[in-house]
Amino acid sequence: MKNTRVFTKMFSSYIVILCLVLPSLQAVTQLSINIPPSPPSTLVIIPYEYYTYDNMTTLLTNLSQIYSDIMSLTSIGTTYEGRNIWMVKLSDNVLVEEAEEPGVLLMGAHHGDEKPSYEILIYFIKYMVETYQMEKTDNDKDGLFNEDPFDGIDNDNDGHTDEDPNEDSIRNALSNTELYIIPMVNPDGVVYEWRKNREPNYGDDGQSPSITSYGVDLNRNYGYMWNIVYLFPENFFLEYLIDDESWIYRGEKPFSERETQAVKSFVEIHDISISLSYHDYGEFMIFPWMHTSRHTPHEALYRSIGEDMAQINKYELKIYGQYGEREYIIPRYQGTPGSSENWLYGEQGIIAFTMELCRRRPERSSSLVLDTCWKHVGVNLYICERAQTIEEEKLTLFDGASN
Ligand SMILES: [Ca+2]
Ligand SMILES: [Ca+2]
Ligand SMILES: [Ca+2]
Ligand SMILES: [Ca+2]
Ligand SMILES: [Zn+2]
Repeated sequence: MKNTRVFTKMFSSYIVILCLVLPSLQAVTQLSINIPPSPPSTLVIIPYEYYTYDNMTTLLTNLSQIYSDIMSLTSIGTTYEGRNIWMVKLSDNVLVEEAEEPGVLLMGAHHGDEKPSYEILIYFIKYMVETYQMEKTDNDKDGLFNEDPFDGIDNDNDGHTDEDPNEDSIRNALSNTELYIIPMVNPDGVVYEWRKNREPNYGDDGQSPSITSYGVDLNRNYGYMWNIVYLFPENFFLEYLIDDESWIYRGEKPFSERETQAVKSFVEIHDISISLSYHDYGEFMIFPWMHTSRHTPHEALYRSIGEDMAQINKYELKIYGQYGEREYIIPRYQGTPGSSENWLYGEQGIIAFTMELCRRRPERSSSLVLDTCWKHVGVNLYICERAQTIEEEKLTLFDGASN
């Protein structure tokens, strides 16, 4: 029994959701939900208990057996310490690659100490499979059905936002997209509770006879514009990127790590249209380029999707070229060459965002973690909906002149 959940009046909508999913979970998985004997009468901050790698593995294994018609679980690779990097696929006809359905890729825990980044994806997977068969449901029991869908607006003015979403939106996502979810890209880092993976380093150049340190920052290890950092060493913190003891050590060469190789190999043989990579923290979103403040040819498309997501989660959409009309070669904000998004977009043409969850790390408040999970069910469903038109939009919302 891992997740202790506290319910207060503020979060009464979660009670309804919980009740709806409880029977199947209790019967079969016995894992994830622990209901306190009676709800506390005052707001008590009880620390949220995040999934462990092992508990996640058990949960996903069980869910993929129960819901085998819409969920599959495969390992896309193993880590230095021998853990599987799990990939969940959610879709109707889940064992078939349906070419006409756009691929959506959601990833968490490139950084092992960013717990909400995988938690929201585990929550999302559970919510999707458990809601898929559900009829039109009055989730908040106010006599109205689906009166407050996921849009970031309190449509019925009852003080709660998005508490009674439309069950059809789940079926729509599963019927019309191929949804690929890698909740923990870096399971060794999650288990060790730190940022990098656990591969031993033998000096900056790999030539040292003995181990000098452990781990690579996986979100600096993707091979796109790898060498630009040498042009502007100070702006990119080159000194730290190439120091094997640093938290942002990018590795000896592009895709030197098992985890980034696994993602790369997976992406190269699947048809992905759009991707979100979850991190924490800061409550903001960023998008390519990440090695320069120049806009991509898809700036308008990125902004349009980003603004829609911001409407749902109320996060800030950060725009690199936000200083008037000018675009700078050097990134003005958090330049991260080697990030997954830069490679996904630059090399694979996938519209890719980073989502920074929560206001602090670690976020411990149960109510805030659950609120974050819930809002990003809405964000993920929105991405599934948008994916259905995105290949067309990539062609029409394309500004060839800006690049
Ligand atoms: Ca209702
Ligand atoms: Ca509903
Ligand atoms: Ca409402
Ligand atoms: Ca709403
Ligand atoms: Zn991160």
